[in-house]
Amino acid sequence: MDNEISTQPHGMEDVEIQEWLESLDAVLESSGPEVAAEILERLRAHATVNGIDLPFSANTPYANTIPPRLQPLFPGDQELERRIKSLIRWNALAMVVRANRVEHNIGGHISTYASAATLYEVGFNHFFRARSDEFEGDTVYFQGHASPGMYARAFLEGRLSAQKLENFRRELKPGGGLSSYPHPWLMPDFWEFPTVSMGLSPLMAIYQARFNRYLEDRGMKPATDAKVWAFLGDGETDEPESLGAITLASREKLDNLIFVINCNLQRLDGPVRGNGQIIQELESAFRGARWNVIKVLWGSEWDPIFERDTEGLLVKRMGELVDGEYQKLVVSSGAYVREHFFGSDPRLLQLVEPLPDEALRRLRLGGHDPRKVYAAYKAAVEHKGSPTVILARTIKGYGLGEAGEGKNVTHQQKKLNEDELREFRSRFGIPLNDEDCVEVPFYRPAEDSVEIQYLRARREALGGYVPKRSIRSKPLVADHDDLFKEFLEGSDGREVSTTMAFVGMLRKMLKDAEIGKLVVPIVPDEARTFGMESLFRTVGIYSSVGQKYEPVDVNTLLYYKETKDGQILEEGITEAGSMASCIAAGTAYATHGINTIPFFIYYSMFGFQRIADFIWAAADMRMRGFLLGGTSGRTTLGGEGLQHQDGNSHVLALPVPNVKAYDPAFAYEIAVIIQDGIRRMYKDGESVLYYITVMNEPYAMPAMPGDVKDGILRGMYRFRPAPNAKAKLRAQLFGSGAILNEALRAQEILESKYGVAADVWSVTSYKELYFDGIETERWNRLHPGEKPRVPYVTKCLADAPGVLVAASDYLKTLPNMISKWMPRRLASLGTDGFGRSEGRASLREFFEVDSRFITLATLHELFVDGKIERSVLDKAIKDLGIHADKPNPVVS
Ligand SMILES: Cc1ncc(C[n+]2csc(CCOP(=O)(O)OP(=O)(O)O)c2C)c(N)n1
Ligand SMILES: [Mg+2]
Repeated sequence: MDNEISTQPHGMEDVEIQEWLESLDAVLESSGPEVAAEILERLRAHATVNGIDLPFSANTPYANTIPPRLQPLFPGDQELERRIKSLIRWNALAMVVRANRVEHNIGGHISTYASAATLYEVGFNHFFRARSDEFEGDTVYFQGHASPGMYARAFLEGRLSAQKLENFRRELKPGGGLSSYPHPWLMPDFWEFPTVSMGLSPLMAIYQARFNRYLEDRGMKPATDAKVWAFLGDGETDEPESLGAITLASREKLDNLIFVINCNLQRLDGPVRGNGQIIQELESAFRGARWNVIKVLWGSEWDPIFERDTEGLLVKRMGELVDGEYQKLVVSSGAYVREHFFGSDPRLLQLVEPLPDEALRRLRLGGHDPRKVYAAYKAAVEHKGSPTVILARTIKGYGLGEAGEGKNVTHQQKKLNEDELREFRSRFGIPLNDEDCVEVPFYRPAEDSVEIQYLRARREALGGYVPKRSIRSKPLVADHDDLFKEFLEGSDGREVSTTMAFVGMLRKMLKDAEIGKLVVPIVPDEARTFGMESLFRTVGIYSSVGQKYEPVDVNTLLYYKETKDGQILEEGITEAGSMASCIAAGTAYATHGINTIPFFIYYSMFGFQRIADFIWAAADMRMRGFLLGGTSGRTTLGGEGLQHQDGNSHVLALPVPNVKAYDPAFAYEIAVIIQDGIRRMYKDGESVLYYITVMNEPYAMPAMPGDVKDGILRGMYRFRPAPNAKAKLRAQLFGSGAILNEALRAQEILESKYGVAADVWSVTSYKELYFDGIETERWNRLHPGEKPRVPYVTKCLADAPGVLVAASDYLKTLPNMISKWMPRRLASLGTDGFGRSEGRASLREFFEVDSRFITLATLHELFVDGKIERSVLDKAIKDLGIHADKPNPVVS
């Protein structure tokens, strides 16, 4: 690493270096650190001017950032806090061990919390402020694998029963249990943020901190000093999302954000950087991104040794070791440490000469020393102007001894034998005798014990318990009929795309008395693509510093207006970041008690396909709001080709249980869906979110044909019945999105050329139909004695004669999955395969979803049913200009 400090470069005399160091000490003493820093800076500049090539390093030495003389007094009762922490350690371990005794392989983690206990306990006792009606509270992202520790604390706090702990990872047991990791979906009164898919929480925390500022700058909440804390693993930082947005945090000067990275130097399989130093690597990344970096590496026991080391030898030695060596050293005997660490230089050995081996073994790491951790947290909350990251060194599996402390297998350790349990019990002073201890009972001291009293008092002083999730927003009241009415009436023949129609609705919503302020439009650099640039001017783009420049297009009507109270979150090219903003806005009803309504509009191919795990987390978090997949449809987005044309997202939306996915064709359908969505989410408080695809193909928007609202929402309705219902040849055509127009054209061709009378249905949501179908089947299976229920699809088609043909701009699997509830065989057309750079007409021909192929499919079904002659079919293929041997789009 480049943090090494050489003590004897190029034959320089010790005494010379000593003189330099002493004069710096003198400056420090007489004039303070700022003057000392200024001198060093000037020296560096002077050196550069004189041709000295100083290598760049964003690193500081491998030492604590906060020296002992700047360390504040620890304000708590350290001994009592240690006892409380020990009890939490015990109960966290007991929870995992007991669960695995009852149910082999049920899993759980001991070693993550064991290494992070001090990091959390200092937070709980001194920093994390609860949410209340008066104060928004701090927001804490807990490391998912440390959840046993959070449950164990809540048990001591009297918030979780022993029975709940007993049922850790066995949530379906009578009386309920505790979910493995933080899942607001499963524990909606407890957890706020799902963090266990690693890498998501650091990015979400950054955008959360930014969204808090957005709310303040827009005057929607008072400015406070509330903090966003994110606890991460050092291994977790390898996920690209973890560090992917750290420059946003510094650019936005988010001093309301604190990362705590538990640097136990290990991940699941082994060391994070056996051959390097993860702490130094992270330090340079964060310092390079202009974060305030606080390293907490060494515990108080090291302070006097450092003090004796006037030559900087110890820091140099510390910088030399790679993490693999450290991992071994920290769990080795004092004699080993003396020989292998201090033994590299007789002067180092001299430093620790007075210390017995036992004292060397007991030299703690910084992350296990509450005084050091407290100092770092205090510095972090007081720091102004940039976010802070605390890099805290710990031992993975701390306290597990032979059962796994610091070992490569420790992450997976779930069982301890009797000796190991007794050892752990003794090490942490748990008042259980040898016999009882091996039963691993949960242990909670009496309510009036000093431990419980202290713990409660600390939480009371900090406003209540954390984590705790509650909904503090008031439901909306209006029905918004007026808002959406005009969109039910059609476009009077004017050709508009559904995207334009949606933007029209958005514009109107932004002006609405009740929801106008609550709407949060979010775009990842695609506003122009969607024709939203007029909003730049009307509601402004949020910028925490306003607009420091005159925009190049200031003379135009729709100039790029950045403003401090801007409403649009223009995130730049980051779907992940935009989704994180969307999550912050869509969960503000709980986090802040504010019903912000996000409308995140993006290139549909880069949504579910690219950031599905964030959407999954949003669903777990009970996010409310709207995702709008723009430029959607594999054949509707012309030109862009294979990577852009989306025929997948409606399939990828299927697995997320609470996502309502719609593929509307017309403006009135979108209006109905959005109006109903606002009602369900913000009036009725349902934990659902919406995915709506919108297209860029312009066509005349019809008026709503009668009261079809229910059908739109449930997934299908008959849009245009056949004019001649009495015809002998009958068909039912199902179209979605822009492909509905192809079905309508096919209806005309079938009628005029082949005498087939077809009804055309708009299928707005295959997912809704599918969920209804599987739920009906399930209900019938469970209630065989009752009158069977009928799936909605079956009901719709009960008196719909003829052959059945579906066409959409998505995979054929969508219509196929509901075909079992249809009265007859279904022919499905769709866009399986890679897209192409082409125009719409060619694409629809290539994927066989245009009106001609819908016509052919209908005739073919009639032929199979024996309703028409082969010759009619053959002629039709010719007349329609279809090439039978064209390439198969699925595999070409
Ligand atoms: C995205 C993702 N990939 C893999 C995992 C599986 N996993 C769980 S914990 C873990 C190791 C964690 O190491 P680290 O981040 O250093 O945390 P520690 O337990 O050491 O504090 C892994 C690989 C996961 N939870 N999420
Ligand atoms: Mg780790």
